[in-house]
Amino acid sequence: MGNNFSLEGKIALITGASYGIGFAMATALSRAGATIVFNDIKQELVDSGIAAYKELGITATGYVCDVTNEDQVKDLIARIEKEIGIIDILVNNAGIIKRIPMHEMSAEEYRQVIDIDLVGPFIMSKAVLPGMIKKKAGKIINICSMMSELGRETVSAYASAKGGLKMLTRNIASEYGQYNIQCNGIGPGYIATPQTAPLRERQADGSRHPFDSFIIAKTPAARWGTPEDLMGPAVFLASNASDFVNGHILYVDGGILAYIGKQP
Ligand code: NAP
Ligand code: GCO
Repeated sequence: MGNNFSLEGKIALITGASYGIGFAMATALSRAGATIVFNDIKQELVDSGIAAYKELGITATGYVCDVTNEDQVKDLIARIEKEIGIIDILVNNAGIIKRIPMHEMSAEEYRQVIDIDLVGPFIMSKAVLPGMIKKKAGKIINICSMMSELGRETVSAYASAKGGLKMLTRNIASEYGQYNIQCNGIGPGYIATPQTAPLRERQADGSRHPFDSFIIAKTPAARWGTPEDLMGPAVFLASNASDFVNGHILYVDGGILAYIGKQP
């Protein structure tokens, strides 16, 4: 079997990876041997990300690029291919959420979430595919969500985007599998990052946030996930070990999707 999990000689681009889940996955890909490239939306984020990778002994290259801006993305990919090489692995991680009751959400707010969480991965994937087709090999990993399968109050835009991202994943797998390009998703459960910090804030009396307690009761693992829980799944889907896995969404959720929830 050899070391099918090695990423030696591979170039990996992870979007929105200055911190959070993207940073953890990029760290894992680096430890498996990949050269790490990442983008974020602000220079100060890119700079802080480069410093954070350096603290871990990782020499990452960072660029400012908004994944929703097709001209910026085309320039980014052309620059990476010129300065570093053709991208072997793309992780579409960048994403936002707006928690607003649907009847109070503006169409503009809805469109902004769709633009970043769904159109962004389309634009990024479209930009890296020509290089992967030329190499007759490539890995695209889309970071989906529990909301690719489930809904809840206030996240209509996010669930729409992540549901769409699940199907975009399956369609890229269908259309480009013939070029030895695999496109899969990772569906994290509830992970402790800045994005979910509002759901975990301690109450004035020091008690757990009600949503925090809810997630603990809905998760067989009885804990929030950490970005580190996503490191192994990312290496697996980025490596030759998953060459016959295509169009799959790998849920890393501690069992939430399998579980009705603990009786209160
Ligand atoms: P996060 O902490 O909010 O980090 C998201 C990163 O993406 C930030 O660096 C953000 O930059 C960047 N970003 C936002 N818009 C961008 C754009 N237009 N172009 C480039 N970069 C952009 O989120 P996270 O919790 O690490 O989540 C990462 C991914 O996992 C997201 O797709 C999220 O939907 C998904 N996810 C998260 C969880 C969870 O429980 N945390 C669970 C399932 C799925 P700024 O700091 O400037 O916004
Ligand atoms: C929310 C959370 C979730 C997580 C994640 C779950 O408000 O319900 O932010 O959406 O971010 O996507 O998989």
